[in-house]
Amino acid sequence: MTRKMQIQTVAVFFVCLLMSTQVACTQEPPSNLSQESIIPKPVSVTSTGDYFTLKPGTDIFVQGGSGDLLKIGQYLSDRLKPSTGYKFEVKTVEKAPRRGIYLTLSVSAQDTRGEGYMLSVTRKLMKLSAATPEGLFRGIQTIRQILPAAIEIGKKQEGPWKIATGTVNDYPVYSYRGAMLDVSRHFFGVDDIKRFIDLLAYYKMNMLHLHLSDDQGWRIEIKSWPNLTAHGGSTQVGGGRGGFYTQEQYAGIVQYAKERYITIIPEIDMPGHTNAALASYAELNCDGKVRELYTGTNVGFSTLCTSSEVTYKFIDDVVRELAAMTPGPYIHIGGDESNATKIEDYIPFVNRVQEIVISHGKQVIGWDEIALSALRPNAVAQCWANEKNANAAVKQGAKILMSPARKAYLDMQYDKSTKLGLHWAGYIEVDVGYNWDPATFIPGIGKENIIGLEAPLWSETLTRMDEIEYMVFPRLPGYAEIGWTPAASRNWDEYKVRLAKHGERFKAMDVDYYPSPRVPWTGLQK
Ligand code: NGO
Repeated sequence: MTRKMQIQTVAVFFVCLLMSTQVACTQEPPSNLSQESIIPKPVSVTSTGDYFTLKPGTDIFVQGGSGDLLKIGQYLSDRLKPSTGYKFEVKTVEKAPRRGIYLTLSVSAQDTRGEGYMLSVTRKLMKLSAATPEGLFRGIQTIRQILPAAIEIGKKQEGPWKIATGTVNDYPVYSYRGAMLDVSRHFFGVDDIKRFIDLLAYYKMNMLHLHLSDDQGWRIEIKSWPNLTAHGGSTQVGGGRGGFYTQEQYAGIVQYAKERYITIIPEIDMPGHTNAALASYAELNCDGKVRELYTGTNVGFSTLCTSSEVTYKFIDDVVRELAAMTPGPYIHIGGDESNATKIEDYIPFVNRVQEIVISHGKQVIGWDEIALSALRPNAVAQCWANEKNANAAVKQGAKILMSPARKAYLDMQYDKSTKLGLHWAGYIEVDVGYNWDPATFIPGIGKENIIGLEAPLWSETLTRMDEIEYMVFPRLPGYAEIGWTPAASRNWDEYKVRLAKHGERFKAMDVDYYPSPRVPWTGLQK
């Protein structure tokens, strides 16, 4: 053997050794789509034991030229680009491609309702089909959740980007799955609202209720009553500088939500919780005297003057402007804790306000107290405290939105050691928030009476987005699952393992969350 041959033989030996170790190193874990931690839990998942892999040349194909589909394709592309560093070009096609990601509206499954979707993943093609663009959007959240958690990090990461093959067939139990944010006690700017919307979208929620007015602040520009925001929006709890949304900013929020298939539900609370308005216009007070701005946290001391025509002119103007900038079907009229309004004044007031909302083409939602009045057809009572009110609403043929404070209030503390939040309705550890069923919670009120559930976040104690996140996570995924997944498929012991795996996703999305000791966190956190 010449010296050259000797060198060649040794080199080949080392290359082979290297290759064999590489094969050993990259040996894939067994693929099992059914074992992925998807929240909310899908209706059914099957596995076929292989992998689909995102690669630099993976494109996103959408069927037909519809603007909605292209936008959804672009949304997916925008989610996948930063961490992979790949291009994910969005292309229109007429029929299914052989490889890549394919979004199509040509669904044949009977079980795919409005928001339902079917995902089929093979080695070469990931096909998402739905009956509506909304369904595709929900399905994209599943795709995000079956990719490695690092997909959510905003800068380039190492792959590989593998997705287990198989199928997901999925649709929700309730049509209303939402959260509420109180922007009145403390004001939160447009960017915070957008981030909140993105977090809701990730868990397939579809409603965001904004509590836009209360004693401490009026947060939406009303052009015919400009002092509401100029003066009434100027402060907040604790006396700091408040804020408000211009109509243009509000339209921006509505649009951002719409692109994520989320409906904005604006609330103007009345006749109580109205000090900010009473401080802005003297004529809204029965004694004609303007009130001082309020920066404390007491409730139940304010009321609009229910016997004055000016009050109804005011409400008509507010609802007209609000309805014109709100494409969603609902206007929320509050109606809670009107302790400063006599019941004989409260009942005709709520009756009249319902007419005003209907005259502007919208459906009424109000806190459960509105059931004391004569509910108009299509009115929705949001049950937060009083089961008798909820039963009275159902007797009148109204539907119920479930937000029982002791289960669903995101501002309730987790336990005694929680620094933020309140505990008047009790402590809500993550399992307590998960372990209930809206359809059996109130005797006499069943699934047929309920449009869904909403988890409200009141902001007496919250001043920053990271504080919002800490109260919302990790409870929000649980509320999303209650609203989406059939009760019979839900079980805390199984859910907590899936939730634990989302700790890595919270980290990747830079979400501040409460590391509950009841959740067996794995991976990166702590
Ligand atoms: C109550 C009250 C709100 C408080 C909240 C605090 C309702 C519907 N009205 O809920 O004004 O902010 O509790 O948890």
